[in-house]
Amino acid sequence: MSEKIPFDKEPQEHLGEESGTRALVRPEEKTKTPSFYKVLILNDDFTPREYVVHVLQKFFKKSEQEATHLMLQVHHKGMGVAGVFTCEIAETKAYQVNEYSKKHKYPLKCVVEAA
Ligand code: TYC
Repeated sequence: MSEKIPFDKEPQEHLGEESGTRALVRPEEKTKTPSFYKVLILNDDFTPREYVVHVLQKFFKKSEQEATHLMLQVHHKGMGVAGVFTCEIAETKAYQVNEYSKKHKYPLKCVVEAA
């Protein structure tokens, strides 16, 4: 069976740089890695509100007012965006918050998601 390929999505010939190999790659199938990642902060029932505000100020450079507003949003909605960063910085921030919270014996968690 032959699959029809839309005119503007014709496979493009890609020459392997050194190997002399050729590969056919449709433009929309080329791997695109997202450039930005959200650090999400999750609600839980045990972490004190003041500690969450402190974390948002320390790791995400929020003002006390911004941090309090975001903490309350997370408390009511379940999660919120603490910041948007490149991949490596987002992973580092989430790791630092999670380690810091373990050290302080609070279950507060951050996770990273493509923006
Ligand atoms: N829900 C927590 C409480 O009532 C407060 C809280 C807010 C915890 C935001 C985590 O990301 C969080 N103490």
